[in-house]
Parts: sequence; structure tokens; C-alpha cells
Amino acid sequence: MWILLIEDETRIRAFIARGLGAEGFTVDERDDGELGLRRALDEQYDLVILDLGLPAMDGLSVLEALRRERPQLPVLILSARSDLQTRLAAFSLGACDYLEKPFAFDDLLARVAFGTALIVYYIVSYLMVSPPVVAATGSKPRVHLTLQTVASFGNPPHRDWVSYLARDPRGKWIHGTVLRVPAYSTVDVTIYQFDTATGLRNPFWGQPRGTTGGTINVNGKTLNVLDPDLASHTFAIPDLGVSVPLKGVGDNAKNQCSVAPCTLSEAHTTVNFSFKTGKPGKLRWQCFVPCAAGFPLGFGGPMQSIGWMDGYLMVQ
Ligand SMILES: [Cu+2]
Repeated sequence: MWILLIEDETRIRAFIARGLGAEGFTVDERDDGELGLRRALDEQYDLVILDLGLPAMDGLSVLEALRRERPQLPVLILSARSDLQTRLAAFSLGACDYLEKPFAFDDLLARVAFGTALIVYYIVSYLMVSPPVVAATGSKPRVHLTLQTVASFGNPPHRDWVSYLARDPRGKWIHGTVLRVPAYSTVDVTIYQFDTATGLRNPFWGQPRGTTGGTINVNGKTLNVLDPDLASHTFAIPDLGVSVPLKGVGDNAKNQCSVAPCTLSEAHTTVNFSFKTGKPGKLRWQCFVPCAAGFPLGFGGPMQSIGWMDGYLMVQ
């Protein structure tokens, strides 16, 4: 981690730089506000530690300029000024933390660690493209969701990943798993399943749970249990107790789909079921087995990425 330390008091600066260096951080030092700001804008630091009482340019002005130019760069304020007004000014200008001088080095280290957590957060939020939201069709209290599962997405960045796709109200297949449904409603779900049966490894998962009537309809037949060996994926909303086994396509079926989105002229099974939503909230849904290996809430591996075999149910 690369840190810029802007501090004019030589003794304090040397103390911090030495301490952080010993902890494995790379620290650059500047002793006035103007040079510090220029340096911060010229380079790609992970964190800036900023004193407020600086020559050439006051620390709060440096902070303000940094917020404008580099809104995602975490800034930790270090200051002898402990008055509330200065603190509030620093926070309102976007400082991520404020440490009063004199301070214990351990304390600074803890704040820097907090800065690291922020950096991870910023990187994650930068990498996470906000996924498209697909709304259910129809209106409260009964709506419809149409999904498909594909054996391989067929396109970059993960050609060979299995995935869910959702059909938007205009009939277009969207590679997205953020679904919007109304609260206190019945959701009728249709899933076209194009993947072959891989089996659910445990008969428990062969039984539909949390659906209206405790049943599912597979290719026009109502069932209250599916042979788990015939299943390919599950559709599960842990918070609502919903778990539905999805029958797979036979290994030797003709005209299997190779690249998403799949069409109904290709081999598939059609699964229908209904479930009820409750109060508004953001719920997680996913393929529970086999994709998540039985781990709830997305901790089961790469297929459990939002947009693939895992998503959000926005109950509104
Ligand atoms: Cu799965």
C-alpha cells in the first residue's frame, strides 16, 4: 500500500514514516500543503495522511481540492486542532478519519488499517458494474417472472460459466439476476432450463419448498418431488424458504443449446411454480445446489456471482 504523508513537523513526519515503513507500507513525504496536493494528484496513492496546519496551503484546502479531483482517495486527518468545528469541517469535506495529535502509533496504525478497508471497498464498488434490474410483468398482487438457465454463457468475460438470464417486460433476455417484484404479492415463475442434469447429490433438494401448494409443475405435470438425479440446478430464496429443483435436459437430448440466450426451439424443460412475497426488502436468491455447494448468500464460489447463478430479489 502506497501512502502519502503530508506533515510539516519533521519529528512527527519521521516518526510516522518510520513506523508505517516498518509495518510494510511505502510512505512518501511532503512537508507543505501545496507540494503535497500536487504530489497526491500526480500519483496514484492508496491513502493520504494529512496534517491540517500546513505551510503554503492549509490542510482543509488540500482536503477540499482532493475531494474535488480524487473523490475516491481516502484521506486520514492528523491534527493538533481538536475543536469540534475543525473536525466537522474535515468530515464534511470527506475525510475518512480524524486523529488528534499527540497520538499513539498503534492508534494511527489502526486508522491506516481502516483506510485499507475503505480502499478495498472503493475498489469493489468500482469493479461492480451495477447490474440491470428486471421487473416482473403484471401488477400487484400477482406478477410473473420468466427466467432461463444456460449451461454456458458463451460470451466474455466468463464463456463457460452457467448462468441465469431474465426476460424483461419487452420479451428481451437480459443477462442479469436483479429482479424486482412487488411486496405482499404472488409471483408466478417460469424457468426454462437448458442445462443438462448434474444431480443434486441429496434427495432433500429434490423436494420443492416454499412454493404455493408445495408443488412445482414440470413440462405440464404437477409434482411434489423430483428425482434429485434428474435435476440440474435449484432456484432458492433462503429468506422466503423457497427452494425449487430444476429438471435438467437429458444428456443425449437433440438440439441442445450452446450459447446464451437459448431459444425455446432448443432442448429444455419448463418449470412453473409460485411463491409469495412479504414485506419490502432486498433478498438474495441463488442456485443453492449444486452451484453454491449448499452455502447460502453467495459464499459458494465463482458461480455465485451476482448476475450469474446468484441475484437479488428487490421486493418493493
Ligand atoms: Cu446451479
